[in-house]
Amino acid sequence: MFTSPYADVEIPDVTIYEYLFGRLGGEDLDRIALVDGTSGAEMSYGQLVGRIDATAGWLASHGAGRGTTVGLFCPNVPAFAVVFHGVLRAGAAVTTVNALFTADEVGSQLSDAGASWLFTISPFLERAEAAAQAAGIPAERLVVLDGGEPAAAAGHPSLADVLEAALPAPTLSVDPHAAAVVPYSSGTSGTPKGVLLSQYNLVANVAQSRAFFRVTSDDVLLAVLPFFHAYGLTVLLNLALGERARLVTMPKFDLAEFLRITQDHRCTYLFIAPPIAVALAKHPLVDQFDLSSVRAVLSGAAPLDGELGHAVAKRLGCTMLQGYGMTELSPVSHAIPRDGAERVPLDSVGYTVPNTECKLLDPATDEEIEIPAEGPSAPGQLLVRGPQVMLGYLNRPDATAATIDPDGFLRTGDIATVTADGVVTIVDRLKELIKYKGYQIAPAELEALLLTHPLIADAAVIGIHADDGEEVPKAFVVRQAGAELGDGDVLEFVAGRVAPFKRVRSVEFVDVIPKSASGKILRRELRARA
Ligand code: 4UV
Repeated sequence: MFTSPYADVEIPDVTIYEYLFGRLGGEDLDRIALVDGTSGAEMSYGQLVGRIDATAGWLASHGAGRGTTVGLFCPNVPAFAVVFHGVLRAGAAVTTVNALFTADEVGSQLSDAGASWLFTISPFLERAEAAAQAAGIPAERLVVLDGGEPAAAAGHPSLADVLEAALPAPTLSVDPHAAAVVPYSSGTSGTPKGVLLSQYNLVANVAQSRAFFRVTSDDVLLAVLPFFHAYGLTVLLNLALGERARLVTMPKFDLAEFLRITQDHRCTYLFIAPPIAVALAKHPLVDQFDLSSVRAVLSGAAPLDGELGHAVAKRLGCTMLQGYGMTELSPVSHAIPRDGAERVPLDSVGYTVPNTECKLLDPATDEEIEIPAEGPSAPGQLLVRGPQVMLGYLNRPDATAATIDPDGFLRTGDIATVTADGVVTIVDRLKELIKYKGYQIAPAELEALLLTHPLIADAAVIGIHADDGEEVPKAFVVRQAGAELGDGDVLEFVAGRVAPFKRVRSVEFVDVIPKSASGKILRRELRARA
């Protein structure tokens, strides 16, 4: 077993609202919390908290509270923070939905999570309405943040309606240990599942990562990584709000716009995933902008190549950091601390965060791996225990039991090494998961979809590395006897039914999918073949 080299931090037993805003006052009320990077519209901390309270009051007056789950299908805009914290303040739970999802994917998540409300923005209205209908959510419970004519005509309230009602937040005691946030993740196997995170999990993870990332009230953070994903939610949104920093939101990535916002808003801290690091290191456009305000860049969600990271640090003249985590860990468990960039290799994920214990298990035997006095340990599956570990998966006791052992250690499905001084390096992935640009793709979900095709007898999906280094899904397909089916048919079939980032990129027809005696797909064999 190994722990954080850092001393434990205090984790107060309070709600996330109390933790982040309980002591807000004085000059901080007028400080800018959020800026819409596209329009430049600003929201102060005082306005943010006022709007959170009003949203909680309005929801409570409409019967939403403990036991209610609210869907939030929204890209990064300042109002995301209002709704997210307003729902939790009302004692309800929120399920954050990927903004790129198709209407069917949104509908499936809402149904699975048992959501009875949905908040969205007008450009998403068509998908949101179809999803709400599939999940049995009536028009008056589909709130369109920016309103607009078609939304009003269809009977959808807007955020302006909610705020104009100016109802006080309900006085109720919310249990910080109850499930409060339900993002979806496929974990170490199978299809996406609702990850039950408590308000305490969120408070803990902000408290644990503060000392590592050292965001201050002078920082301006570029918020392009989605708030609907645990990385954006904890490390960007909640950590920054707790430190009274300024967040500049970007609803979707576009390199020129990313560089313009960084320059114009004098951003000091960028939070990215590896594909953005590639652009920052190599793209000629970068030289056309003044990025001198940037002091630190944190990359996470997929492996960062050390040399690439150094190239970014050199070009921008900033500190480069790497973080590691998992939705099921709220999500941070490891990171290179801001003051450790000199001593910790950039292709490692740094140290374990405080209040956290880890162990490495031999992938073949599940025996615990010894840590040598010198050099890195043998590789093993990383297990993590701490206050950031999820409560479990929604309605999936088997998956929960397979993921969290009886001692409370969560199996990450990642293979890591560790040195005696506690530096962890992720060297491989044991689990099925494919990561494309930091987004999760669950092979089991694509396999289930492929099997619905009438001409497909069997299918398996694995991740392969494309020419640009990104991991992309490749499908192995067994045709039905005598069926005429080409690559293009398969690609098109999938593309028409999933969010763009999940599309299968290549197809190989085979006679049989290799499987174990118990019927599990032998992905290693397929990987060796690809
Ligand atoms: O569940 P998820 O989509 O979660 C994430 C979380 C990313 C974070 C969290 C905290 C940070 O401080 C930060 O910088 C990034 O992505 O996917 C979890 C899986 O993604 C892979 C690994 O397989 C996880 O189990 N992954 C995430 N970060 C890294 C990574 C990394 N730095 N290096 C290698 N793999």
